Amino acid sequence: MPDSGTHSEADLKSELKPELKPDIQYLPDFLALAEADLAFRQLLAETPWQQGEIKLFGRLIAEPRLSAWYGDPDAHYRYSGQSLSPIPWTPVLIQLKAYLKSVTQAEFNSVLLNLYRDGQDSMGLHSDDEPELGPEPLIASISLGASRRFVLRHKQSGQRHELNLAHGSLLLMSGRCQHDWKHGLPKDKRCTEPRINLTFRRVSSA
Ligand SMILES: [Mn+2]
Repeated sequence: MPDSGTHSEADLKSELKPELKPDIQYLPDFLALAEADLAFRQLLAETPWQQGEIKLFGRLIAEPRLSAWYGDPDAHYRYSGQSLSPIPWTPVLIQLKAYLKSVTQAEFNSVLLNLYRDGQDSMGLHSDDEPELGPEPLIASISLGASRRFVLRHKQSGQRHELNLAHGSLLLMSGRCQHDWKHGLPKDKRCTEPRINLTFRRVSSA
């Protein structure tokens, strides 16, 4: 235990307001460029994109992005009072899932695909804390297409952490990330190109 009388001003500052780091890992070059390009084109064309609805101040409004839920037959996803049945795995998604397993050793049973058509599409700050994800879920997020700014905000302190999610990258959220932080994808006026985000998850089949 150091004598507090010897602390410098900087030590004291960092003790009063420690810099908080979310439990995340970012791998910018997860996919080779050719693989990322191919997966982006295939998923953009073949996915049955749907516009979901979210409840905001008691009203149902169209979500500012398109989505599709894929997975094992029993991997149901509860979301805003709806229970979505998964679409069966496709070859490109099976390949990405297998590659993810080789890198993370983790087994996923479902993936939420989101299409942000351009910079006007977005996702507000939230946590992926649905009970079927378990207490400390590992969520593996692959980005394809336009790069977008991803924001995390610490729930207690309000501290922010930002990163750019690039084409072909992987972001892993784990541990206390969903407990302690919210995350979101703000609008970006300068972005005119689409982005696809794949978030692989393990949901319990209760
Ligand atoms: Mn999320």
